[in-house]
Amino acid sequence: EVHLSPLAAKVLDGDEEGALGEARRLIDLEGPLGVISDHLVPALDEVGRRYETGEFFLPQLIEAAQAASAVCALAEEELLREGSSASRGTVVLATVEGDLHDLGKNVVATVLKSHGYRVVDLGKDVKAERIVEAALREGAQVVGLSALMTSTVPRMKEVIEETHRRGCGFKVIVGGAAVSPWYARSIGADGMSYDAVGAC
Ligand code: B1M
Repeated sequence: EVHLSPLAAKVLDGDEEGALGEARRLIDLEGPLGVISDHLVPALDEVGRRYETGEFFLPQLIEAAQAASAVCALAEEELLREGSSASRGTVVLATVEGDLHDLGKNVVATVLKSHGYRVVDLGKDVKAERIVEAALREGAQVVGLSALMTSTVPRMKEVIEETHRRGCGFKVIVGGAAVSPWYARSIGADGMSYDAVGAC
């Protein structure tokens, strides 16, 4: 049995109000990024583990994700309050087609904003063509892609192929639990990160 903080335990219980209460207390002590990396991510890892072993079913996965989303939104509010407003460029962000996991992408969006980037977040389940078109329209310097499932990681390659086909000048960075540096290199991505801060 892994050791879980009270906040992580409330996320696992799908107790949104309880999790928010804990998070408010912890944000003052550990900061918004600390709350995400030291409580939220371990809680979601444990959710994933329990789902894999059959201790959790889909409803519990969804409830835990909802509680985590609420805490994430609170941390974002806090982070942006602290953050800078200088513009270091535009990043278009998306979770690739077929993938509905957006918690990690949302964390990346928050951290990029707090580091002074303008972020155009296209959301989840976004087709390659739409991503490339948005990047061109917004004059983005960077496109950031997220994928959490082995079945959706190949969609990243499609986005990169589309940028080459159109001769686009922006860089493409990738991340998410299902992406390895090896894979990122093999599809011609310009960068890869395991976490949100690395994406900056
Ligand atoms: Co699902 N899910 N899920 N899920 N889910 C996983 C990913 C899984 C590993 C769970 C498991 O079985 N152990 C598994 C995938 C297996 C695989 O392919 N290898 C899985 C599955 C199977 C599924 C469904 C198929 C379940 C079903 O329906 N039977 C289904 C698929 C839906 C779909 O996408 N089509 C599904 C659904 C869901 C929910 C909707 C219930 C929910 C998502 C809610 C949401 O996102 N709004 C959910 C959740 C919560 C998870 C787990 C438990 C947690 C993911 C998460 O949010 N992590 C996950 C297990 C796990 O990862 N432990 C699991 C926290 C988040 C902060 O981390 O996203 O990794 P992460 O992002 C990090 C870094 O990766 C990085 O920075 C972030 C912050 O540190 N990063 C980037 C991410 N993107 C980046 C981009 C960058 C740079 C860094 O540059 C641009």
